Amino acid sequence: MKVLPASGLVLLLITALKFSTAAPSLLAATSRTSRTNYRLAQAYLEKFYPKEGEHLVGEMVARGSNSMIRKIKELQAFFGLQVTGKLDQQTMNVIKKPRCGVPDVANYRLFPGEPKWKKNTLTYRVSKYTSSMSSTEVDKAVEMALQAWSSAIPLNFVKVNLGEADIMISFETGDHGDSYPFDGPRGTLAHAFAPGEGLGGDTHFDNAEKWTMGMNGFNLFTVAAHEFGHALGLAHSTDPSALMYPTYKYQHPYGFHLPKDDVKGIQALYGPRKTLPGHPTVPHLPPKKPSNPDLCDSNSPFDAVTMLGKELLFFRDRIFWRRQVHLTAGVRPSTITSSFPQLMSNVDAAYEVADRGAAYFFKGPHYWVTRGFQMQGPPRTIYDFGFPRYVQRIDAAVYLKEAQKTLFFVGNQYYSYDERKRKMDKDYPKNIQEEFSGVNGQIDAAVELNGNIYFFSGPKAYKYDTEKEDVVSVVKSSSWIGC
Ligand code: TQI
Ligand code: CA
Ligand code: ZN
Ligand code: ZN
Repeated sequence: MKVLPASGLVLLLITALKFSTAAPSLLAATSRTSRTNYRLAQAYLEKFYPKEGEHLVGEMVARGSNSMIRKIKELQAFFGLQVTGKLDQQTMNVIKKPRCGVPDVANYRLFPGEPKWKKNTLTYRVSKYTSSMSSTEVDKAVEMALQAWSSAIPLNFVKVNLGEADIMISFETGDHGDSYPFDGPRGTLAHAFAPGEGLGGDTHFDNAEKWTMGMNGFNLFTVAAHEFGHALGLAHSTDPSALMYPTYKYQHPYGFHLPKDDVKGIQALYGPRKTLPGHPTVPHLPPKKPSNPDLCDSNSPFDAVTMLGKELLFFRDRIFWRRQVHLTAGVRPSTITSSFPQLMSNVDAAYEVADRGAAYFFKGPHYWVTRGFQMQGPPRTIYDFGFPRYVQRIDAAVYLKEAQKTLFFVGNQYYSYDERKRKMDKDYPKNIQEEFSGVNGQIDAAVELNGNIYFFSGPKAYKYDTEKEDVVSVVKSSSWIGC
């Protein structure tokens, strides 16, 4: 674990450690630690559970230490802990974690009255930047944080640089005119207003914090993603794995997927997104019967496309098609299991290095090597290639014969792997859109033929001319298998 000197988090960590190594009889003992714990808890509960018995309907409101027990129980219930009414270790861990400055409300997912945006396109604007990050970095963190939400719901965000946007974003110091002054380093990091006119949706960050792109200080993407949850209408969650859970936990911006609970919450307000931007595909429902799949459904994307020897292979769900490069007729579908039993279904990506006589198939964090249709040994981990740990699957891979490089596509980024050195090139990942302009949306599959890269994205196949550095034609993906 990496620890920052002189940070409040370290202090908290140390107290937590001290606490956890103490004897289990701690609670019974009238030691100084337990008195300190009691006071800590009392202050905490007074702050976050101000009204007695509010959440425990049908029970009499108690007083004194009895109400303390009640509040402890309430807190334990909120955080999904065992309800003992005692300051046990788990409870103290929660109390000692840094968290938000607002009470946990009964309706923890949505705000009272369930305010939400009534339009599908929201504008946002960063009107004041911070000195701790470049404005490009701030824009990037903000864009990715909004993207995390918009990928789950039918809301689009448009950046504007002038005037009044729906979501006004700014870095502010101390008093800044909304009667929620900031408090200097740590404490409150940021706040956001629930959906609505005027201040509604506006998101302020405490300029006194050390904002970063990385793991030191406070990660702007992490906090922004949490705040935008509020700005879209979510209150806090009791699910510790949720983004809307009220404790700070660094989230890696690349390859970030909105946790399940947050998806549920935000979709309860806005419903699910049916079409990803530039990726108008039906998400894998309903499960198709392998006996009678609509093999020519032009909406179904390919999972992977690769050359294998003299044939082109197209993978989708449990099926793959084989075709001679120059013939669209006589394309034969078969089940993946029949040829690659280990792969079963849903291959993420595939590529061939013909000169080496090897092909590579990717599924989740694993890959398999084949010679033709012959599997070469057990699966290996994709981290062999030098992917960072947060990459857990690959969308697409393409081997560029001339350059002897393999490009791996992950979300909106791609990596370049040097097949000669068998090493990942540095300065990657890069943005797909910046390098391959004209290719929109997430890439499902890619293959190189005669110096052109064919990108498959949902129902579309883009022909990308590497010389011209541009898309030269777009066709229906399914036309590749003779549909
Ligand atoms: N700010 C609080 C928060 O955003 C302010 C707040 C509490 C709030 N309840 C709210 C804002 C309801 C709007 C609606 O939660 S904070 C975290 C944490 C904070 C805390 O500065 O304490 C994050 C900001 F606790 F989750 F880490 C961001 Cl991620
Ligand atoms: Ca602060
Ligand atoms: Zn504010
Ligand atoms: Zn919050």
